[in-house]
Amino acid sequence: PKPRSLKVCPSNTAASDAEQISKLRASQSPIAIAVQRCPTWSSLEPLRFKRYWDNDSNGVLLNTGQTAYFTLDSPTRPRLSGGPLIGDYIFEQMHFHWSVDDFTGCEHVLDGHGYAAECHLVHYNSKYESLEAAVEHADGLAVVGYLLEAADAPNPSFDMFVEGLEQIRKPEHSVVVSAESLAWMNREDVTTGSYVTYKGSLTTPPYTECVTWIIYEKPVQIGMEQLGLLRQLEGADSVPIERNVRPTQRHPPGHSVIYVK
Ligand code: 1SD
Ligand code: ZN
Repeated sequence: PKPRSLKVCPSNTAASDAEQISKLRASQSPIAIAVQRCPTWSSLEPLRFKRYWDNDSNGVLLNTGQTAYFTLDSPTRPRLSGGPLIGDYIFEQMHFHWSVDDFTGCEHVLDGHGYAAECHLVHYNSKYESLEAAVEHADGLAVVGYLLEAADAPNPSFDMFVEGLEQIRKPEHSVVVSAESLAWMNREDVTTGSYVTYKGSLTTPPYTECVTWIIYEKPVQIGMEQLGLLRQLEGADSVPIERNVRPTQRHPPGHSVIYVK
């Protein structure tokens, strides 16, 4: 179908667009997305987020036995707003999904391209008291996804983060890392580029349909050796976590994904 232009509401165009997205039918996540066939919206206001890595506090990186899980140890949490979101969303945690090969480690699949890993930045709606409370609501969470593509050369901006991974090979192990270890996200070419957005669910139990997903189209490169450090993380059975990816789910009838560029 041809790109669709939006009905313009002169008083508050951006809120009107985001409101339309908030009313879209939710699906189970992740999904495979034919990006080129999605309706294209270019009138949404830009996504706004603080440079999370400029936070002068530290973070904690934990091997949960299922993933590498990063939380920022800071009273002032970064916030995300704009784009398809109504109101602002508070950063809660970042985690990763991966597999043993370079093409089935991502959860979302864009135009048939699989990648080595996917990183999720989980935020909850500031109108709720906590992430646990927010999960009970359709507008509870906003999760930003970065696709990670295996590359021959290491990506220096991941160095600080992967040094942390070396310390948490065993489940329940954690290490204090600087917020600067998030600097790999500092990619204007990715974050000012296009993304897809849709209403979906958690990709882990209880699979609640409470997430506005925002997936950047352009992947970030990560070196093979750096990926190896993610893949060496051990689960509860003390063997490396081979795969923590939910398979793509069927789109329900009437489900929409919006391509924002
Ligand atoms: O897998 C995570 C899960 O660990 C938890 O963080 C949850 C949020 O409460 O989100 C899912 S996911 O949908 O971001 N993969
Ligand atoms: Zn996730």
